[in-house]
Amino acid sequence: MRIDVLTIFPEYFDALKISLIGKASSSGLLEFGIHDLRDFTHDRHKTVDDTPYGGGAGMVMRPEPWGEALDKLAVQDTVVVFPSPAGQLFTQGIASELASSRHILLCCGRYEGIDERVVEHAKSRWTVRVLSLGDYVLNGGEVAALAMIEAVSRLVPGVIGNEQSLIEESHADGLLEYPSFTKPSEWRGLSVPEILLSGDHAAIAAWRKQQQIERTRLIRPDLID
Ligand code: 6GU
Repeated sequence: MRIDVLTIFPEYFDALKISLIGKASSSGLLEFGIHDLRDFTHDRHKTVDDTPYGGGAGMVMRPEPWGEALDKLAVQDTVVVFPSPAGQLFTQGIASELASSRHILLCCGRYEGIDERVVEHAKSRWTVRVLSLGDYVLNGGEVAALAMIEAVSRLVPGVIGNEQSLIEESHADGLLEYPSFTKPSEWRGLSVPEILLSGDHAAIAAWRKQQQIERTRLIRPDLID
């Protein structure tokens, strides 16, 4: 899979050199291209923003650099992603869908956002998704894009060593994960649940499922039908 990013802060994406995603990138399983939007401007000051039509606070990203960048970076089967607090909620299901794409292009807006015509134009030429991490506001799309890249990359076969961990973790089955414990069996007066020491695999599986259901009902009732 290839993932390109358009941003005015390319340094944010240095984090992609670390850990499992860094290794998958070195081995060629994932290919990243991080591009500075200012390279698609033509004025001396590399201007990417301007005042909003209709007035109001803040600045809006001008459409021209985005248009030129998309023309250069997007191809026939690109999925163009705009991280935005006004987008559809980014879920594990959407991460799975994106993980089967050949090419994703993440467009990171700053300021009050990108001129809306950029999204409209992109929709006329490519598959577009406007995606939000949740109901809070970040300063720009970069941190959201990093979260989306990590959630999608780790679903690409071979990126995570242990494929079983993909099946067992939170959200894979629509429930929160069960609690985990390791040695020592007693720590600061707290003991590991007895059942986990029993060696009874069927009983352990049933206990874990029960824990998942209880936790989800308590912490995230919205996830239960
Ligand atoms: Cl995708 N972008 C920004 N700027 N803020 C957010 C977000 C995205 N998701 C939640 N808050």
